[in-house]
Amino acid sequence: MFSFFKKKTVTPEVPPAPVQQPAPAAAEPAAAPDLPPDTAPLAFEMETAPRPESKQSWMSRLKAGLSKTSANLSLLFVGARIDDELYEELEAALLMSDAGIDATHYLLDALKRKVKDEKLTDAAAVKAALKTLMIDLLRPLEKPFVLGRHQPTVMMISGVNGAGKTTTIGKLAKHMQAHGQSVLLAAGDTFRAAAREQLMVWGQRNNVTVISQESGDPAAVSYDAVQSGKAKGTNVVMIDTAGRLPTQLHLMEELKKIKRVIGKGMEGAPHETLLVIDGNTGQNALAQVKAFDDALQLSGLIITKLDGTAKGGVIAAIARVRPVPVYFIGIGEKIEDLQPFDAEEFVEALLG
Ligand SMILES: Nc1nc2c(ncn2[C@@H]2O[C@H](COP(=O)(O)OP(=O)(O)OP(=O)(O)O)[C@@H](O)[C@H]2O)c(=O)[nH]1
Ligand SMILES: [Mg+2]
Repeated sequence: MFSFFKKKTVTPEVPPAPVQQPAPAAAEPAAAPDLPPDTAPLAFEMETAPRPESKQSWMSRLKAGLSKTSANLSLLFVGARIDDELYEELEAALLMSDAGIDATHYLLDALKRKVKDEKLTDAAAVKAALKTLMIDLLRPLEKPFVLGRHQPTVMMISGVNGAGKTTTIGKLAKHMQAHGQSVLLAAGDTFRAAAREQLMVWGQRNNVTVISQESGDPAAVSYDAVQSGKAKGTNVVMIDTAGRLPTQLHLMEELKKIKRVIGKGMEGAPHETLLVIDGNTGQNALAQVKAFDDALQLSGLIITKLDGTAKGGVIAAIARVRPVPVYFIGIGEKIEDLQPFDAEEFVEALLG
């Protein structure tokens, strides 16, 4: 198995301990003290690429997942003349890939300029130029995922129904455990017994403590989990939340409250506020990023199910319109199917 972490250390950044005492779990509890700075472990940065032996299978599966788009885009350039017709076809292919109007026009304009400036006449060179432009567009979304700056690092995970939140939490937990990080999960999805059970069963199987409450308030469950993580010296607390649509305004309000209450349990928490997106959602993914970011000020995205019928272009729309970092992408259910986002690798899969 490849390593998910770099050995790189990052200066601990534990906030000063406030003076209030911990309060019992309640809808809006008071702030509680963090652990003193000297208990902060060394920070780890997620590795940006898997080891070569697994990298090959990862790439081939990512390519297979995005094959619809890559076939459309690659075919355009085969024996093509560099003329308006090519640009029109390219525009259609980018729009089809879910890149959206803004990113599509941005890429086309930049490509036309580059072709002119560099006097490109060969279709392969134009394709290479498009690749470079796409990598440049997506690179700002790359961001290493750092653990160990806080004790515990508190992560809140949100997203629409069925996006892959719980599965992703499971995969992340295993990666973290494999690298000596202790993990505690909070079943913030208190609506459905099945959701709680899914996490409880998974926790038992994987030796991870799961904090859950029957018919509880998700904010109170999250608060309890943060308190428990602090008391036990757990490295990471991950808070699962129930799936919801951005149009369900009361549920979006509830998410804001969960975040607020987590902050009362530990100053500065949650340290990561993540949105999980189903890669097959198409252009609606951008609407999800906007809505969840407006509500929660996201620190990062995780895009799942890029192994299915995903078109992949929506990531370009995200880069242009709401550039929230993409920490990980997922191409399946297994632990190694979740990897850090790498712009170059992604564009390679998208453009071949
Ligand atoms: N093919 C594929 N399936 C995935 C991936 N990630 C998650 N899934 C599947 O997507 C389905 C939903 O996953 P969950 O993790 O339960 O999604 P969720 O966001 O927690 O769902 P709710 O809690 O109901 O909102 C499950 O069948 C997962 O196995 C992925 O990367 N690829
Ligand atoms: Mg779930």
